Amino acid sequence: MKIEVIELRHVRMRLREPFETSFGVELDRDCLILRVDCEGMTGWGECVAGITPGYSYETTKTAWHILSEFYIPTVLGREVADVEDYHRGLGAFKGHNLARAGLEMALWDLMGKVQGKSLTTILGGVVERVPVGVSIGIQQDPSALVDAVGRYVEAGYRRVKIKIKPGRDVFEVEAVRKSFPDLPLQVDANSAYTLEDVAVFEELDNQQLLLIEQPLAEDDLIDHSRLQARLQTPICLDESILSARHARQALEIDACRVINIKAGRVSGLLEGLAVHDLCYEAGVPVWCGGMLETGIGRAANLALASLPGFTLPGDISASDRYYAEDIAEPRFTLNPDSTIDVPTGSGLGVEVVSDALDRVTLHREVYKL
Ligand code: NPG
Repeated sequence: MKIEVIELRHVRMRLREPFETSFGVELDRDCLILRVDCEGMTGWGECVAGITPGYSYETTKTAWHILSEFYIPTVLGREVADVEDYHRGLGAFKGHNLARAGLEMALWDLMGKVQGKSLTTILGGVVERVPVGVSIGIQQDPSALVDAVGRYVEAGYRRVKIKIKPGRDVFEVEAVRKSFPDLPLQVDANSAYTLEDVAVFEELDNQQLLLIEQPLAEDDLIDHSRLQARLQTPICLDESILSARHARQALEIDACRVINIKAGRVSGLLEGLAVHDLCYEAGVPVWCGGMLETGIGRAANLALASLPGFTLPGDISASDRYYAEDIAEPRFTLNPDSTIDVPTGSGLGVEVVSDALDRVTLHREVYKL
């Protein structure tokens, strides 16, 4: 594939409701959208870096810098044989996985369109619809949280994840558990605790949670292993796992028993596949994380989640949970069995709506030879 043109956009989409995590509140979701043109075909990608370095050190601005100064020049005007070739071309650069994955996604979309195959087919997906859940941000108080959970359960979600942070944990989980005794429930701390908070996790351990996600610092596998030894509930790592190597090492020391795979965090779908394969062989369950993606990134998540090792429901909700207006069609809807259909069209299997994309674009740059 000879890459002729790359367009980069910074977009800002208003969320239907504010999303609060242990690292802050988001009213809008910012991300970068990439368009890659090659021989009359177009591939789309989404870089999930956000406006602040709250989830990761990367932001929309650092990703823009890294893409425009380093990654785009390595592919523009070049013959890129495949996705492996793309990553080899970036071999001299370190880190910035979210930026790397955004451009990779556009190349997968392009490749699928050139081959006339869907991303799920190329990746080796085995199902037509995937089980999904909803991730609910921190609410005003436990009773508001119970109401929010009730609304999503009513809407058909059969697995709920709630965000926790120090001081907003045990009461909230107990309140939800009391109202929904049998609901598959999990919590996500986004690295907000230390091993000194072990008492909090010992209390949560009695709440029949599916898993406790990323309780401790992202660079601290050792303490996760110490915490896991004190708990029955599986620890699931998210921010700590940036590669298949990290996944192998975390499993080796029992720092977690479940892994959340986000293609962005691990530098793209190729490495996401490697994490999946490793866990699948080891019998470790994985599930697909979400980054409040637009319809572009959500299509890629659905394809990834169609692989056989994704045995737990993903953070992939219907389009209307996130945005009043999306930038890609068709919109994703929830089936009555709490699943979403995996797109089957070639590449990502979605069409970008250019008017809608223009409306949310803050800044745009076109790179060509
Ligand atoms: O449904 O896409 C979704 C949201 C899932 O909770 C979710 N994502 O920490 O995993 C996370 C969190 C997140 C969202 C992190 C946006 C960073 C940005």
